[in-house]
Parts: sequence; structure tokens; C-alpha cells
Amino acid sequence: MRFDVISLFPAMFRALEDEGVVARALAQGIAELHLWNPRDYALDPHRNVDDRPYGGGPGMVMKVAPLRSALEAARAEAPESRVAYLSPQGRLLDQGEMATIAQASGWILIAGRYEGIDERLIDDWVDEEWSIGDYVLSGGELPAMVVMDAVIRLLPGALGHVDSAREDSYVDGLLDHPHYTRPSEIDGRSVPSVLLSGDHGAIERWRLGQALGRTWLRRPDLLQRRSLSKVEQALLDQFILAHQDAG
Ligand code: 9D3
Repeated sequence: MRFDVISLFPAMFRALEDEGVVARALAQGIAELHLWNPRDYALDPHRNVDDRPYGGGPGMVMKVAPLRSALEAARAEAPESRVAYLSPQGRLLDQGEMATIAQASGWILIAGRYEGIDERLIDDWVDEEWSIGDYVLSGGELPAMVVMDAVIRLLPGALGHVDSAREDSYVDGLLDHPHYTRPSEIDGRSVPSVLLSGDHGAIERWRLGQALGRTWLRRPDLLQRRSLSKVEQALLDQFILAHQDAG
């Protein structure tokens, strides 16, 4: 999969290129990252990329001409790619959206700065407008990196097979269960005994019960979107009873 990112701060993307799952996928050719800086396409002596908003008000708006030239240069090299603009006005992404995004052969991602880009560029160029959450960031670069991280790890071969197996596991649409590693006792606090029992069926049921219970406690919105099997409902009922007894 090919990503072409339009950004005034291309150096920020070194974070993705240098370390971790995404860096490995890029090195293996599973994904490609190309950066385009609108500043390089600003033709005036001061290489201006922003200007004051029509109608007045605070902040600046990214100018059309340099951004459009950068988009044209990217599109010439990636004619099949769809165009997405990271913006607070975008559709809120979730894991299901990331899987859909991963189906395309490539994306041109526009990371905005200042108050955003001229609306006419959105009208003429943008296929999708995406947000990563309801909080204020300084620009679209971190959201673009969030999308790339979430999408690239879904591409075949990007993860070791241990991780990819876990991806398919039963906890889909649920929060994860708690994790423990050695030593089995630390400051008098023990690991739940079922995890030391060697009974793999009991361990799987305990983990599913914990995943369901934590989702019920912390993210009831996720449970509303998901139907529960008879076994899952029974494990959740058991968790809720134990929770009420304890608290
Ligand atoms: C303080 C400026 N705000 C005035 C009401 C508007 C605003 C403009 C530009 C707020 C944030 C930004 C920069 N953010 C992004 O480019 C962005 C973003 C985000 O801030 N939160 C969640 N997802 C995204 S995707 C792109």
C-alpha cells in the first residue's frame, strides 16, 4: 500500500520511518511513504503557504496554490490513490474504518496546519474527511500517522504471526483482558490462580469474562454495538454478580 502525505512538517514522519512495526513494513516494501511539502511548491519570494481568512477572525488558512501543486505532484505519481483530509470536521474513525481504508491500493493524505485548508480544495480534491477524536490537536500530521499505523499493521506480513493470530481472537469489539508476567507474586500480590492452573479452557473462559466485564464497566458503548452469545452473556452475568459482591 502506498501513502503520499502532504505536510508542511515532513520531518515529523521520521517517527514512523525509524522505529517499530511501521518502519519494518516500510523497509520490507509492504507499505511505501512519500512526503510532499507545499512549501516546496510556493512560488512567491517568501514561499508563503498560508493567508488570512476571508471574513476575518483569528488564525490563518492554508493557501490553495502551493497545496494544489503538491497534490498534483503526488497524484501524478499515485494516480490510483484516493485522497483523504485529516480534519476535526471529519468522520470519526474506528477499527472497522481502518480495515476498510486498508483495502485501497493507496491514499494521498492531507495534513493541515493553522485553521485548515481552503474549502474549495476539499470540494475539488478530497474523497474522505477523517477525524481521530474529539480533542484539539495542532495539525493533521499526528492523525495521519495514527491512520498509517492502524492501517499498515493490518496489511499481510506487517505483523509477526503471533500478533496476527491475536488480532483474529475472540476479543473482537471488546476491551482486552488483564495481562500478567513473571514473577507470580510481587509485593504479596499474586497472579489470578486460574492463569497458573494449566487449564487452557478455564483460562480462555476467565479471559473472555474479564474482557466482557471490563468492557461493561469502562466502555458500555462498545457492548451496545455487539451481540453476545449465550456463553458470553453467562460470563458477563457472572462478572457483574462478582463485581456487585465485591463493591
Ligand atoms: C483551535 C482551532 N480550532 C478553532 C475552533 C479549530 C481547529 C483547527 C485545526 C482545531 C484543530 C486543528 C488541527 N487539527 C487537525 O488538523 C486534526 C485533528 C484534531 O485536531 N483532532 C482530531 N482529529 C484531527 S484530524 C486533523
